[in-house]
Amino acid sequence: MPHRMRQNLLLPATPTATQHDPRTHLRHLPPAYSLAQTPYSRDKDFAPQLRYQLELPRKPKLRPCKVIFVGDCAVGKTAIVNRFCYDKFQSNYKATIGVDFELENFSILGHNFGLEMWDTAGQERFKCIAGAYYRNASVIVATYDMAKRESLEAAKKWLSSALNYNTTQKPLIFLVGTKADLLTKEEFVRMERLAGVAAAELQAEYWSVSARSGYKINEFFQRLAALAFETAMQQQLKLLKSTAEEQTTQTPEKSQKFDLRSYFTSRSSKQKSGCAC
Ligand SMILES: Nc1nc2c(ncn2[C@@H]2O[C@H](COP(=O)(O)OP(=O)(O)O)[C@@H](O)[C@H]2O)c(=O)[nH]1
Ligand SMILES: [Mg+2]
Repeated sequence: MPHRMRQNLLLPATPTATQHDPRTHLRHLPPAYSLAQTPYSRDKDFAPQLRYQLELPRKPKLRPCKVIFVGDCAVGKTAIVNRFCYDKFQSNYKATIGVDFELENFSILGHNFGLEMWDTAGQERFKCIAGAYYRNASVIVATYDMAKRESLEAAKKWLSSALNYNTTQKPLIFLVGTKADLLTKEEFVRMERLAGVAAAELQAEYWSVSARSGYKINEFFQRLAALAFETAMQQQLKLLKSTAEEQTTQTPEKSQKFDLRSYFTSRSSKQKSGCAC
């Protein structure tokens, strides 16, 4: 995998070469972590209607999709982004300074699709930054540390404040438990049960991951990208359809107004009939 520098918000994004990378090259809709813990598609693939529309010559272009990570400090937000984007893990804690973001380019059903992943040190607590951080997020990832039960409660609060600021109508919501490697099997099962209840309350899709071992990291980001792509593409296609419908309903009116031939024929026939009005 090519080495890339972590990107600061103020620097221009450098797109990554993703065409043949199996991590970011998707032809099917990846499954949810658990079919019981998702409010989103449980289908094994993208909707046939979407596939059909994408075969048509008029293909909509999508803007990069904004994904924000929220949750207590040190729950592992930066670690999961770094594991996916660079396949690396640092065990010594370095707080994120300012707002970092990564741009990861996917190829989904032959379309380029960018994910902008926004990650902060928690400055989004302050109102001035919160607005910019949360605004227009299409995906919110509420993150908690599976080894710290109280961070699950905190994740719910983080999510609710993100939703208060968010201006996107209905963002996709994920609840992600990190550091799965730190738990025994029994603790893991117990924590997943608790988190499953929370996910249902939040209407979020649930995932347990580990940045240290890499457990379910690729699967999570692939699922996230695919659902975000499907949602954005469906919105764009709806928009294209309604614009096309508007144009067809307007066309007869316009042609009546500007059709000079019909204008002159109607005038001359009126003159022939001797009507002066
Ligand atoms: N054992 C383990 N430690 C992790 C994992 N993810 C993160 N950490 C550690 O938790 C600390 C905080 O992680 P970081 O990603 O910086 O947290 P953030 O403040 O939420 O961005 C660091 O010391 C990481 O090494 C994980 O999956 N397993
Ligand atoms: Mg961080």
